Amino acid sequence: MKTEQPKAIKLQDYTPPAFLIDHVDLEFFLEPEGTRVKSLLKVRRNPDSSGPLHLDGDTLELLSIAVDGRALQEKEYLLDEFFLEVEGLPDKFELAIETRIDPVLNTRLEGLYLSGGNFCTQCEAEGFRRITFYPDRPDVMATYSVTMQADEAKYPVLLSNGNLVSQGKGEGGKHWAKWHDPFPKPCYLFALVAGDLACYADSYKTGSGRDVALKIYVQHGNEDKCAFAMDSLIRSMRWDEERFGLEYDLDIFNIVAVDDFNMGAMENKSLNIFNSKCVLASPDTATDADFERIEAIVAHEYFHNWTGNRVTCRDWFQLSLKEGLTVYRDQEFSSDMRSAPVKRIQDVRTLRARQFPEDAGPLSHPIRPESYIEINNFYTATVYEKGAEVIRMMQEILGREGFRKGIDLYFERHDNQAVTCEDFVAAMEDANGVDLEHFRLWYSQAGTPDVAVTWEYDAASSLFTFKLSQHTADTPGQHNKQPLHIPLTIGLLGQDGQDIPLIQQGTNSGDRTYSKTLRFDCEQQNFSFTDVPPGAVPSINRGFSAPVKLSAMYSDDELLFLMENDSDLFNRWEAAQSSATRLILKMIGEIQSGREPQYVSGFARALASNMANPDLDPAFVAQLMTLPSISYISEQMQVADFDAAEKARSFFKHAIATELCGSLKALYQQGVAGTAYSPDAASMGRRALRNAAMDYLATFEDDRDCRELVVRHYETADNMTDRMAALALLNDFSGAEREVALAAFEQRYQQDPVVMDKWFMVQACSRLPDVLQRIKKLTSHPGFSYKNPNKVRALVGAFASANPVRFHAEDGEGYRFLADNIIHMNAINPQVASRILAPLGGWRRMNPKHQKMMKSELKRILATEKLSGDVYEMASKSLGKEA
Ligand code: B3K
Ligand code: ZN
Repeated sequence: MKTEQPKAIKLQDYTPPAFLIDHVDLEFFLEPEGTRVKSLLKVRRNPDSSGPLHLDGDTLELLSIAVDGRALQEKEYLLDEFFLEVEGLPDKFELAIETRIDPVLNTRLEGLYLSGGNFCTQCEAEGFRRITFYPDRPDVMATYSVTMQADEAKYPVLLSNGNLVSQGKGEGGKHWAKWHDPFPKPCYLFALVAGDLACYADSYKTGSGRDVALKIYVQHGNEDKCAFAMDSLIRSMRWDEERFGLEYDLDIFNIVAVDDFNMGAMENKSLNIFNSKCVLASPDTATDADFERIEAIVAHEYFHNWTGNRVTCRDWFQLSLKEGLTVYRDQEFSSDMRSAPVKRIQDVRTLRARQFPEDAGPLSHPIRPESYIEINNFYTATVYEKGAEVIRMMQEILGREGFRKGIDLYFERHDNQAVTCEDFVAAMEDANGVDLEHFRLWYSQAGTPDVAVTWEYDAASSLFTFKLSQHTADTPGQHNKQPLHIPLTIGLLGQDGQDIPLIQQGTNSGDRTYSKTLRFDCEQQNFSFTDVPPGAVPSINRGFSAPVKLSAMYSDDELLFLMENDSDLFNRWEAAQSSATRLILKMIGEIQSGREPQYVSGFARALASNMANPDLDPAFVAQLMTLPSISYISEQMQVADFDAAEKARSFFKHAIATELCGSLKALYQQGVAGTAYSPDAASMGRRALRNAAMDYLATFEDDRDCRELVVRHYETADNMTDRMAALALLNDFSGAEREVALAAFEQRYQQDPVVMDKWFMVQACSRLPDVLQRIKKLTSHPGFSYKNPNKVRALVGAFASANPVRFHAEDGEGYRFLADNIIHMNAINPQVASRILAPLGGWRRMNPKHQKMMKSELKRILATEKLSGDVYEMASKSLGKEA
C-alpha cells in the first residue's frame, strides 16, 4: 500500500483545549486566485488545561504572525503541514495572523471556495482550518466580527453571521461590509458569502414580538422557486416556539443556495448555506418528495439554531447530540405538517434502507463512535437516523411532557456551552426523576438488536403472554453485546379486528389502554395480560417504538389480518411489508431451484380491501401498495441474489396487477387531476395513490394500452411529480418511448442543473442491460461535471447504491466503474469519493465470485497514490481491517 496509514483519533483521548478564544476579528480581502485573511484573536489560557497554543491549519500560506503586536520569528513557533504551535505565551494576549488562500483551487469544497463564481464557505467539520490558523474544535467558542472586501460589481452581496454593523465603498471598485455575531460559537459555524445573488425576502414576528428579516439568496432567475422554502422556514419558526418554546434570537435569518455543495445544507449561525436542490422548488421542477425534503431540511437547519448552535458539541464524537436530536425534531415537525403515520413509514423505510445495512456491515459504529480517522465519514445514517430513534425512544419512555421538561432543563443548564451526549441524558433524568443508566447503552453499543417474539394463550385463565428475547450480533470491534433497554409498544386485536383493552398482570391498571409500552431490558422476558378473549392477535412494536429487527411467529393469515385491521397504521403497513417480503422470498427460492414461482392471492385481497377503504388517507394507501425494495428483500437472504429478487418482485407485482387490474384502473382514473398543483399533504396523497396505481399497471409492459397510458401520463403531466413517475417507468421500457421521453426531458430542462440531476439519476437507475455503457457516455455530457457533487451522486452514486441488479453485474464491470470513479474523485473531492464507496463494502453478503471482484476493487482503491484519509478509512474498514 502506497499511503501511510493515517492515525485514528479516539474519544478516550479527549483533553480540553490549552487556550480559549473570547473574540475573533476576521478581515477578508476576497480574490478568487489569492484571498488574504487577517485574523485577530483574543486568547486566554484555559485554567483547566495546559500545554502550548495549538492551531490547526491546512493548505494555508502563513504571511505573518504576531503576539500583542510583536511579530514572531520563525524559530518562535513550530509550523507543520497541519498545525502551528507556539509555546511560552502569556495567560492573556492578542494573536494576529495573516494567511493567504486560493479559493479557486478549492475543489474539496471545504473552507472558502467558489460556486458559480460566488464565494462561499463550508466549515463543518474541519474546514475553518483551511481559512486561517485556529483551534478548529467545537469546544472553543468565541464571538466573531467579520469584515470582507471585494469587487462591488462582481460581488454586490456580502454576508456573514450575525448582524450587519457597517458597510462602505473602498478604492478601485471595491466595497466592504462588517458583520458581528454576538453569540459565542465554534468556528465550524462560521460562514461567509460574497456574490452576485438575487434576494427573496419575507419577515417573521416571534412570539415575544421580535421582527426577523428573512432572506433567501439565489442565482438570478431562481427567485420564483423560493416561496416554498420561505414558507417552510416560517412554519418551522412558529412550530419550534409552540412545541419546544424555542424562539429565534437574532434580527436576521439568511439562507443562501449554491450549486456546488458536499451535502444538503449547513446550519451556520444566521447564515444557512444550502445545496440549491434543497431550496429551489416549483411545481414544474420539483417532485412532491422534493417539496417534502425541502420542508424537512429547511426546518432541520433552522432547528439547529438551538440544538447545535446555542448548545453545541464538546467534540465530534458527540455529533449525534446535535444531529440525532435535530433529525428527531425535523421528523416531528414534518409529522405535524403532514400525515404522522405516513411520515413514520417513510422514516422507517429510510432507516431500513440506509442505517440497518450500515449497522450490519463493516462500517457499523455506535451513535457515539469511539474512534475515527476522518470525521466527515461519520455523518452517517447511524449518527443521524439511529440517533433520532434513540431520542424518540426517550420520548416514548418519558412521555411528551416529560421529554419537554428534559429539553427545558438541558437548555437551562447548557445554553452557550459545548457539551456531551451524557449531559443530554442527565438532563432528561434529572428533569423527570428517572434512571436512564441502562438506556445509555444505546449510545455506545453498535448493531441492530434482533427481537424475537412468541406468545402463549391460556384459555382457562384468559391470560395472554408475550415471550420476548433479544440479541445483538457482534459488530467490528464489539463482541458479546449486552441486552438493551427497549421500549416496545404492543397491542392486542380481537377476532373482530378491534383493539382489546390491556390489563397487565401484576399491575393495577385502572385505565383502559389499547397500546402499552413494555420495558424490555433483559435477554428474555415475559409480559402477561389478563382478561384476553380467545383468538387475539398481537400487534408488536407499534409506531416502530424501537429500532429493532423483529421476528414474530405470525402465520400468513395473521399477517393479512393485521394488514386489514390494525388500528396502528404503521403496523398495518408493517404487516403488509412482512407479508410481501415473506411471499417474495418464497418465490425467490422457487426461482433459484428452477421452478415456476407460485402466486397466492391473499395479499392482493388484503391490499384491495385497503384500497377500497374510504376512511384511509390516500398517501397511506400508496405506502401500503409500495412493495419492499429489491435491496431490502436481498438483505433477508443468506447470500444476496439481486437478479432473483428482481424477478420474484416483478412477478409478484405483475400478479397483483393482474388480479386487481379493474380496481387499479379505476383508482388511476379517479385520480385524474382537475385542480391546479398544490404541495399540500392531501394533494400529494392523491398524486401518490394515482402514481402507485400506474406503477402496477405498467407491469403490463407488453400491453399497448398500458404503454400508452404511461406515455400519456408523461406527456400530459402538469407537474414534476407526475412527469417523473412516468419517466421512471418509461426508463425501464426497452422501446422507443424511453428515448423520446428522455430527449424531451433534456430539451426542456437542460438549463436547470437541479432538474438535470433527475435526468442523470433516472438513467443511472435503469434496469436495461446496457445501462453502464450509457452511464459512461453520460460522464461526457456537457451537463455533467466531476467537480459538482450533485452530478457525481446522481450518476455514479445512484448507480452503485440504487441499481443493485446492474451494479452487481456478472462481469464485475459495475464494481470497476465505481472504483475508477472513486480513484478519480479522490483527487478532486475526497468527501464525495468516500461517500459513494459504501456499496463495495457489501461483499460479505455476495457469492464467492462477486466477493472476490469487490475485494479486489477495494484493494485497488487502497493502492492509489495520495489516497485521502477519507477514502482510506472507508476502503480499509470495508475490506475488514479494523482501523
Ligand atoms: N451539519 C451539517 C452537516 C455537515 C457535514 C460535514 N461533512 C448539516 C446538517 O446536518 O444539518
Ligand atoms: Zn444537522
